[in-house]
Amino acid sequence: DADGRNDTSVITRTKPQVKKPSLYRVLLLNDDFTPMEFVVDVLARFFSMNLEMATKVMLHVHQNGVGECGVFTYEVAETKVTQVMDYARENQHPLQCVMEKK
Ligand code: TYC
Repeated sequence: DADGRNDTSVITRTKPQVKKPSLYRVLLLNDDFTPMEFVVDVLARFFSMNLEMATKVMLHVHQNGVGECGVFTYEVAETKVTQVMDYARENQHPLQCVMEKK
C-alpha cells in the first residue's frame, strides 16, 4: 500500500494442482515356446479381453515380436506385469511381460 506497511513480497502459486498421472503400456513379448492358447488365456484372465480380442493380440505378438496388452497408471501396470510373470512361471512358460512409459 501507499506507506509500504502491507506488502509481503510473497509470490503465490497460480498453477492448478491437478496433474494427470503418467501412463504406461504393458507389452507381451513373443517367444518360440509359450503355447498360443496360454497367451490367449493370459490376455483374457489379466486384461479382461474376450476370446476374439485376445486371439487378435496374441497373433499380433506372434507375428511382430511385441504387442500392447493395455495402458495403465504405474501401480496398475506393475501389478499386471507381476501377475503375468508369476502365472507364466507357475506354468513353466518363458512368456515375458514388460511395461514402458508412454
Ligand atoms: N510364438 C508362440 C508359438 O508359436 C506363441 C506366442 C505368442 C508366444 C505370443 C508368446 O507373447 C507371445 N507357440
